Amino acid sequence: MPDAALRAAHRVVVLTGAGVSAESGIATFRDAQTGLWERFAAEDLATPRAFLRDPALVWGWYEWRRMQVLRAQPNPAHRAIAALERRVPALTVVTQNVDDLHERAGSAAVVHLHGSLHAPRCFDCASPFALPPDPPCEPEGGRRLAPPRCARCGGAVRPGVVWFGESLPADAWREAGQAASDCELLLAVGTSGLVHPAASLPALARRHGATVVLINPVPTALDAVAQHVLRGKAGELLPALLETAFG
Ligand code: BV8
Ligand code: ZN
Repeated sequence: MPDAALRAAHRVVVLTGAGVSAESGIATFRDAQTGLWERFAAEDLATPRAFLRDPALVWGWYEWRRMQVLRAQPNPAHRAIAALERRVPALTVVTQNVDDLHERAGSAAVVHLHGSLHAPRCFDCASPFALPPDPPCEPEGGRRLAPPRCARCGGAVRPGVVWFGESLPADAWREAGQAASDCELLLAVGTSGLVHPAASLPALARRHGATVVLINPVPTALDAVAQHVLRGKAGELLPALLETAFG
């Protein structure tokens, strides 16, 4: 059972996707877009080509998402994962998310496979760009917003995320692959398992003998890889799992 496997594990990996932030009010990646971006699929905006074609549309989308994150709070799922880090000998959070809710909930070891909304950089020379504290977008569907310019070379500033067609940060991917290969338990929470190479981590862990546990309200491509599937919301099932496992 998942609680017994959690108690017995020395090294645990928690792989999270957009679903872990859903109960903080942050739309998952596949939820229908709203407002200005209603007619776009997220995959069509999260690419270098989309940014080059219409920088203000893409920068406005990311600033609106960053504003959502600034106004959001970690939910019981983030807090349970941070609490779990204090109950097992070694725990690594490997997240596909670009928000900082794991860190704000107290998780110390967080690997960001797809970058962060909080680390924009120059599209041309990659110089980091310091963001103003409060983005100027309205709370609802946001609006176009011309990206700021790099002080060093005048290039357009882009979000610090990994777009489709871009490679994952080499060190993050190496650390995630090592953690998944070494762990006794991999818990995949709130991910559709559609985006690669992140989606290959549960199978990698399983091949190395780990127990794989999923938490998701609906079936996903990862169900076939897991020994245990907990059907439901992360904000409810993670606290319950910790309670059953550790009292
Ligand atoms: C790369 C940052 C190569 C940006 C993101 C065909 C086959 C295999 C791969 C490919 C292929 N065609 C193209 C590819 C490669 C492509 C890819 O995987 N495409 C997919 C669409 C098929 N991958 C890439 O391009 C990657 N790079 O492969 O590089 C390369 C190699 C060498 C040289 C050059 C290039 C880069 C991928 C990274 C893309 N960037 N994010 C941004 O955020 O804007 S990915 C983005 O989508 C999110 O970050 C997130 O990771 C992902 C969405 O996935 P989820 O997190 O799972 O979110 P989703 O909404 O899908 O699902 C939410 C889940 O939560 C659902 O299951 C839902 O049921 C559940 N849920 C809801 N509520 C709750 C809940 N669960 C629990 N509790 C709840 N309350
Ligand atoms: Zn520059």
